[in-house]
Amino acid sequence: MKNINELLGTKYPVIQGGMANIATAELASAVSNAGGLGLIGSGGNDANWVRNEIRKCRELTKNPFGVNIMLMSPHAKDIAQVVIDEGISVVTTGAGSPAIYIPKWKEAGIIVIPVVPSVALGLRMERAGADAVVAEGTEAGGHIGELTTMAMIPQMADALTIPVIAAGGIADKRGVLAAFSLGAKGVQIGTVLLATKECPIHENYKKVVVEARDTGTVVTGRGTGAPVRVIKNKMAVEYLRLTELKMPLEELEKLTLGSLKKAVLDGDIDNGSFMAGQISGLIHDIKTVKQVLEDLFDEVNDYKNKLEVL
Ligand code: TUI
Repeated sequence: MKNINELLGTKYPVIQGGMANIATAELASAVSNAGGLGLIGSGGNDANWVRNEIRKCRELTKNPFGVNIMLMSPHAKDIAQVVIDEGISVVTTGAGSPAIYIPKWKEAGIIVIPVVPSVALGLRMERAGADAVVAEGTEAGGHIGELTTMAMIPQMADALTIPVIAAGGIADKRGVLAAFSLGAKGVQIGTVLLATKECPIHENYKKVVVEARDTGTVVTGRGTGAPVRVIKNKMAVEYLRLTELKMPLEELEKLTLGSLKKAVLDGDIDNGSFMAGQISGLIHDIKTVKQVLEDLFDEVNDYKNKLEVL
């Protein structure tokens, strides 16, 4: 089986998460320049926005980068075509099944890596022609499934023949080694990249991640079919209170409407939706993207050799 860095053409076996409204050309190029696979995250943006970001990213890096398509978006179908037209080499997907797009992407020579929250979905993606999967545990930020990284990765690795990339709860060498011990061939990181100099988000977003503790995130929208992990702030607590009161979904949506943008652009600490994973509590300072990747991988094998179980 090919190493993930050989498959992706990167120095390190790491993919950046497709963080909506955050994963722009600026972040993607920083990750690709530092030796990982940067991604432009489509989020809720339209096909023209994605095309523009792809072209900007090409100006900013000579290294490979990819596009993440958020499949709940009404623009997903158009973006699925843009990645072909623009000659993108790697596509990851989230929040749904990309099965209908896979034949066309494979015909165009694209490496397809769906993000999945369960073994059943991983198997479906393997049968549909995916080249690898990202198995994302419920520790992750944003839209999540039920299983933890710890429980899901070994089950996924046993069930699939294609490589498994672990996501959710990984922010240092220990996380990388744990993921590889469980059978992963690569990792995807998101939260740890929020706390970087290059990440194009409001300084307050970085601050809430750095200040969060282990119990500093909550999951909103469990009843809606789209659970989302966010930093526990006024907005999240109010959302959970209204859910308890069985507030109608439309009212809840009004409350969350635009709240991610309020976090990313305005740094609105009370009313923003600060998507971030449980590993936020491990993140204590702002680094460069290059420092983050070096801290994850440099001398990782020496670190492994120091492990003693018995
Ligand atoms: O997609 C993510 N994380 C995201 S997407 C996002 S934008 C958003 N905001 C609010 C509500 C919904 C979306 C923010 N964070 N991670 C990958 C991921 N994919 N997690 C879970 C899934 C998933 C869920 C169901 C993948 C496939 C799936 O399939 C259902 C089916 O069609 O069988």
